[in-house]
Amino acid sequence: MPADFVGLSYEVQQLTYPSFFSESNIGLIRQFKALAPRGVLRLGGNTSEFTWWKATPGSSEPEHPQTRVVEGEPQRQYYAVTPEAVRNLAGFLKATGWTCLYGIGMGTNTPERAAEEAAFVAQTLGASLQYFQIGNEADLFGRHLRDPKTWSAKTYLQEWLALARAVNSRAPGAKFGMPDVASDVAWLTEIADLWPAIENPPHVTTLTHHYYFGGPATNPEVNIPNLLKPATMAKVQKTADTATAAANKMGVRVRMTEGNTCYRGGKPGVSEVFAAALWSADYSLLLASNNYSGINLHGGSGKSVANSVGGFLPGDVLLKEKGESPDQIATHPHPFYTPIATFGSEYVMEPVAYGLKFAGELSGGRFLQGDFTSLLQATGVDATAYAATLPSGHVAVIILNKDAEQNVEVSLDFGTGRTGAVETKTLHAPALDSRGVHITPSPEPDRLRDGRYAVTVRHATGVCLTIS
Ligand code: BDP
Repeated sequence: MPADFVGLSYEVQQLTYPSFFSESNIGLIRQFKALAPRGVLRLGGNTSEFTWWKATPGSSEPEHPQTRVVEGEPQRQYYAVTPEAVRNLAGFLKATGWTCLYGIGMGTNTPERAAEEAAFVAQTLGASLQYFQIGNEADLFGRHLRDPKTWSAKTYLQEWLALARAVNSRAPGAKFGMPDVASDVAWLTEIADLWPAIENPPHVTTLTHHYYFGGPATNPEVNIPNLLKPATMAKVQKTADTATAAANKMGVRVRMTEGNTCYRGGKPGVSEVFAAALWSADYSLLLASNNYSGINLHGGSGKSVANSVGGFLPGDVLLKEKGESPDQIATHPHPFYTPIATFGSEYVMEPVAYGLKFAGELSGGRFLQGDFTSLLQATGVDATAYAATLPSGHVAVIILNKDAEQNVEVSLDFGTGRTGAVETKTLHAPALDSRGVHITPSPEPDRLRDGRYAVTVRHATGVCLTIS
C-alpha cells in the first residue's frame, strides 16, 4: 500500500475560486494534513469538461461545441481556469505535502488549448504534479457530449491520443492516467488490448476508473444495510479483478480516481453518517490489498458538485420533502458525501474521511497474504480484516465489524513465546446513522500473552491493532 494511497477528488470548477486551493487557506490545509501526511489531490469531475484555459486576463472565451443538456449532467455553463488558480494550487500542494492529478477537459476542449494549459500546469506544479488526466467519465460521453452511434473505447482512444500528444509537445515529460471511466471497466480491457499497436505511446502510469456504490439519493436501494453487506464488496472485488488484469497487461497500476457512496452529490442519512466511515475504510483497504495505487473520494463545495450534476442536489429535494427547513438543511454537509465539508468559514472532516484516514493506518505497509475476511465471515458476522507489515517493522491489523448487531471475537496468534506491545485505535460512533465519528487510541499499550492477543470487536466498530 503506497505511503500516499489516501486521496481526495474535487471538481475542476473548484479552481474558479482561486483562494480555495491556496497556501493561505490554512483551515483546509489543516484538514488535508490531518487526513494524511502524504496524499493525492485529484481535480476532475463533470465540470472539467466545461472549463477553458484563460491564459491572460484579456483572453476571450472560445466558441464551445454544441452539447446536449440531459438530467444529471452539467448545464451549458463554462468555467475559466486561470494562471492565478494554478499558482495558488502549487502553494497549497507544497503546504499540505500532497501531490496532484490534474484534469484537463476533453469534452469541449481542443488539443491546442489542452497543450497550453498543460505546459503552464507542468511548469508551475513541478514535482507536485503526478500526472495529467484528460477527460472525465468518457464512457458516458454518448449522453451529452458525443454521438452515441459512433462513440466507443476505440474512438475515445483516438481522441485521447491526439490530446495527449499535443500535451507532450508542450510538456515533454508529462505522464498520464486514463481513461477515468464512470463504471465501464471493460474499457480498460479494450485499451490494454489496443495499446501494443500504438507507436510511441504517451507515458501512461495508471489505469483509472470511478466508483459510486449507487445513486441517486431518491433510489431506495441506497441504504445503510446495502452499503455494508458483504455482496457490495464482492462486486468491488469483481471490478478490481478486471481492472488489475488490464493494468498488468500494460505494466501499470490501477487507481480509483473518483468515487463515493452515492452519485449526484450523496444521500442524507447514508453518505454523511458513520456507516459511510465503515464503508470507506473497507473499500479503501480492499482496493489497497488488490494493489491499487490509491483512491480519491469525491467532494468539495456544494456549488461545484451541484453544477457537476445539473445544478441541484437530489438529496436536498429529499430533505425538503421530509419537511426539513432551510436552516435544518444547512446543518448537513453539501455535497452530502463530501469528505471535508465547509460550514461557513470552517472545514470539517466528515465520517467518510474518518474511514479513509483509518484505512490509511496501513499506508506504506506490505499486506500479509491470507483471506482473513473469509475466516471472519464464516462465523456469520459481517466483518472484514486486513493485516500488513509497516515500514517500522510492526504488524498492523485492521478489523472492521460492519455488522449492526453482532460482536466478533478475534484471536491473533504470532507464535508461542513471542512478546510485543499492542497499541489499539478504535473507529467508533454511537450508531451507524450517527454524524459524530471518532478515532480513539487506547490510553495504555497492552501486551501479547504468550504470542497471542484476543480482542472483541463490537458491532459497528473498527479496530486497528499495531503490534511491535
Ligand atoms: C460523477 C462526476 C462528478 C459528480 C459525481 C456525482 O464525475 O462530477 O459530482 O459523479 O454524481 O459522475 O455525484
